[in-house]
Amino acid sequence: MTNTEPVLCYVALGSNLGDSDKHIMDGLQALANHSDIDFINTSLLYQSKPHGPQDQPDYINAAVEFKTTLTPENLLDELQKIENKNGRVREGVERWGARTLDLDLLFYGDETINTKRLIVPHPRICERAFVLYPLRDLLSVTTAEQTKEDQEDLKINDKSTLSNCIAKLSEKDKSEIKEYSHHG
Ligand code: A4P
Ligand code: MG
Repeated sequence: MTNTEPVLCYVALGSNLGDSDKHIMDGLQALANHSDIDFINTSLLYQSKPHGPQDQPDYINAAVEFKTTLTPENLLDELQKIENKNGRVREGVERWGARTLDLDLLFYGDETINTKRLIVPHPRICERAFVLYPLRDLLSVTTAEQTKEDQEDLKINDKSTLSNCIAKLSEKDKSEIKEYSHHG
């Protein structure tokens, strides 16, 4: 099922199992090639320490911006298909454990969604440098004509904007994330 008007969406990608670099690139390509997705832009790639259980490899993360006529539920189906194609295993895996490819829907236009399958905006954006930094990349490009204050003033939730979430990150969080250069 589709909407008639395309909706501006943001999706976060993460991987820390197998060839993470390749899983992220495959995920980006699958989104860019999707017939119901009008790809706008992709962030830089970032490498960071895991949030949650520490006995797992570092993550590579990125985010993308696109427009789609898919409904939120159908978009989630498509994201999960892409995860599955990249060897994602869900059963019997600990929460926040290692994964080949994770695609999280961060924003679906300005809609608030709270169903069994979907919570949007994604509830853990504000405390995660590995989501905030890629989002900042995307916003600095698309809002280039706005002032610096406007640029970072993306509403993350009822209480916070992108800039104040970034300002609240700990020194540890900020020191544990680095740009990652894709080789290959
Ligand atoms: N679901 C609800 N809302 C959403 C949404 N907005 N986007 C439901 C996507 N899915 C959503 O997801 C479980 C269920 O969440 C789905 O079936 C869907 O109906 P999942 O991908 O199977 O499980 P998950 O990703 O393990 O769970 P969760 O709680 O979403 O984990 P997170 O929050 O994604 O955290 N550290 C670093 N450095 N980088 C990372 O990328 N990622 C995680 C995973 C932990 N630590 C990390 C990173
Ligand atoms: Mg997830």
